[in-house]
Amino acid sequence: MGKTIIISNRLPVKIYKNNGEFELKQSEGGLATGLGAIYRQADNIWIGWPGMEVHTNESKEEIAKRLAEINLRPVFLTQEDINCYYEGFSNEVMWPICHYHPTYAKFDPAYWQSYQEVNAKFRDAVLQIVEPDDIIWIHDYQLLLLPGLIRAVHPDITIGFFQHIPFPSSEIFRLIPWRIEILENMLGADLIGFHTFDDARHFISSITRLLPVHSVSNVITYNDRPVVVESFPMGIDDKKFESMPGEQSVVDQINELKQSFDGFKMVLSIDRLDYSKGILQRLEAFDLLFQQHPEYIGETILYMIVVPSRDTVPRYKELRDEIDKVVGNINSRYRTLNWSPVHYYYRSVTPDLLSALYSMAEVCLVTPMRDGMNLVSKEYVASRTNNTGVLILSEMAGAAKELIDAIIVNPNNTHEICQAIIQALNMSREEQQQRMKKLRSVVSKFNIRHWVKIYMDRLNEVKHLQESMKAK
Ligand code: GDG
Repeated sequence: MGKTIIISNRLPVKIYKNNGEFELKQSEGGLATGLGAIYRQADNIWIGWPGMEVHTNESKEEIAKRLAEINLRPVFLTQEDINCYYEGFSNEVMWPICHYHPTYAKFDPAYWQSYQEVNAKFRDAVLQIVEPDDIIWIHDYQLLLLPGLIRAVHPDITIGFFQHIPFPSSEIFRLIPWRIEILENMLGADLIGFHTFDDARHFISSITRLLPVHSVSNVITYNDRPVVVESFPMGIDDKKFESMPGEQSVVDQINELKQSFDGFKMVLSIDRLDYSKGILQRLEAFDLLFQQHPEYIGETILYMIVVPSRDTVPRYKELRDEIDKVVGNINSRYRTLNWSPVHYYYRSVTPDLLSALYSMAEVCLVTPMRDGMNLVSKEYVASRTNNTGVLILSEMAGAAKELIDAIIVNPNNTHEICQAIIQALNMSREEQQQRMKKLRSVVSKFNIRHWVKIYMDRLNEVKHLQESMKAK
């Protein structure tokens, strides 16, 4: 067996300039942690965009050299690539379509052109280093064409593809003008993974309705090659989130938070700025809570972090302005001299503060309109080492399929969310513990290491299946 090549739009490091020198910072994301054990081994490699525009060849060489020391290989993107492939096709076509917001999609042929060109840039980066017995694992919706582009050059190579965001109903997917090209290229992979069974099912429906192929259960035969489609719900680094609340730096943060919020019940909300995350509906539910149940005024706070994201895309800018308005409105109507209902922060927070907030919050409110998985819900659960706390979770998050002991809500039903907040705030300690223990056992059993292992094992099995079919 050869080396493993992981490919994602972004590399698992952040690169920035400090006093004229390039510096690297390892990403804390779940994917980086989970795949860390793989890409750092031997001659394995991770290919991706280093996250900043680099102009001179000298700088490119310097960055490539630094990255090579930690098994990473850059694909450099121009400003136009970033505008049209990343912000354009990825985030203004695929993202809204996959999150059931087709009216937000902008089917601009220039975006499609750029998406094809950048996927070809990634292919070229792969072709420079790939050998026939390597294993390739491609990640997410920015690189849907890559499996097919690589397959065209290496017909027998092993390719896995995993999509981290939902796959929509075929009636939504078919709206994309370039749907055929996208599906055909995705079928370049041997194993296509999604977080949930429903995503996998929707993908198979799109394939069988739009392409002249047939499927038997979850196996699609394409160009005489069986392609397997399955769900692999992604987990988190449970041990990390479990141990952090015991670290002194986190304890210090908890004590600081306690000074400000002592005596109040904290409901926590944390997401990237995104219309798929249901932030406005969540605020509406809070408004309803204070409107209809004034006994919670002066008692409960919403600690809401919105992490800046894609704020050059117009739709995201509008959303940010709207959140500012709604938060201002709620705070101005209900605040008292020593209490504010919504503590809203538009910024990212350190991992220590995040862990402290997970430990402090009596309730974690996760109500996306659509979410492939949602890792925040799992991180909250893993952080609750004393088994208390209540998770309120949208049925539209992939995580809801596993975390069935949360209070599950429809994110469009603000009345139901409001009732769920009341239920959570009044839940007995005994019931909290019963639910949290079950949630914690799911999160620790199906953690990120388990996810990587079952995906890789399955990819291996699929390859064997293909070989045995060829031999017949
Ligand atoms: C996509 C899919 C799927 C957030 N803010 C801060 C911070 N975070 C970390 C969280 C969590 C991650 O970012 C967010 O993950 P999510 O799963 O909630 O959401 P997406 O970013 O939309 O991810 C999603 C995921 O891919 C994996 O497949 O679950 O459905 O949309 O880990 O902790 N971390 C720190 N500061 C912050 O301010 N340190």
